[in-house]
Amino acid sequence: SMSLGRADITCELRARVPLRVIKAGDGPFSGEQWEKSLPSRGLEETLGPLKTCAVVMSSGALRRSSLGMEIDSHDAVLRFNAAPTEGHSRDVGSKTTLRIVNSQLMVTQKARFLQDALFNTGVLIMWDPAPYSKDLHEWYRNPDFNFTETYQDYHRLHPRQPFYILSPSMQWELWDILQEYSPTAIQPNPPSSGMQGIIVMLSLCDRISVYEFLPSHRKSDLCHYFEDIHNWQCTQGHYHPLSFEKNLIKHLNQGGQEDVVKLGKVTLNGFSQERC
Ligand code: NCC
Repeated sequence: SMSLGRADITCELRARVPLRVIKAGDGPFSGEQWEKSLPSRGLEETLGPLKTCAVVMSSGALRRSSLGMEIDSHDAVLRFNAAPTEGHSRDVGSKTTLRIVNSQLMVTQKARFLQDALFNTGVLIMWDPAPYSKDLHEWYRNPDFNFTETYQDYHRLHPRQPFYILSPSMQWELWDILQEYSPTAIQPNPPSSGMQGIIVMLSLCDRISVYEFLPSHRKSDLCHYFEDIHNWQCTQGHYHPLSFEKNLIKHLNQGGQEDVVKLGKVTLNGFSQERC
């Protein structure tokens, strides 16, 4: 329960939600096509050691934040889905080291995914909200969105850009911990891309700064900083257990409450920095 300390929860996450990506030869991800397209090196190897990392949520509260320079000062910057930097660098920076996309975007906005240059920078990572936690064959036969064709088409267009697939076990191992630390039952849907991205960066970096996950004083119903769509559910959650994710991260925050209110910033120790 929540009476466990910050370090205990970090150690639970580290032990039970290891960073896991699909490798060529994993179950159905076999054969020449997957051999050619799935990165043979691990993410740690591709990115090298990272001291400080920024996780930039797509939140509307980043608009007019002027956080761009601070964000770019990190060794690596993670962004999500179709969140752009062009035209917004004053608020969100211009560096993109990694980008996590969901399979829904890849399939339902395929033409854009294959054409928009914003996806071509840095390392790409995709995930699919499959209900299967362990059985890769079951998942391959019946993903939430059938991403295989888009993945392979993208790889043919950008053969040198590393493009990883997160193992679906990660989202459910993380979900289990979210449920254990929540006082009430949470919906059986996978954690948001943002929450999964925090876990990925805790595995890769010594220290991470997360921007506008816990909202600042700029909080409003503006969904994304880059488009004028208004909906409180973007910040408070609907399909994803977003409010439970935010409670957990609030509990883990090592920065001050003032950083949250003024900047929308949370500071977390990477897994390597905690003595478990
Ligand atoms: O909006 P989305 O998320 O791409 O945002 C990325 C992550 O930022 C955090 N966030 C975002 C907005 C906000 N006001 N507050 C926030 O805290 C969340 O942690 C979020 O995960 C997703 O998680 O993949 C999601 O993707 C979109 C959409 O599929 C993509 O943008 C592609 O178009 C989903 N929206 C819809 O399906 C309509 C969203 O629910 C979750």
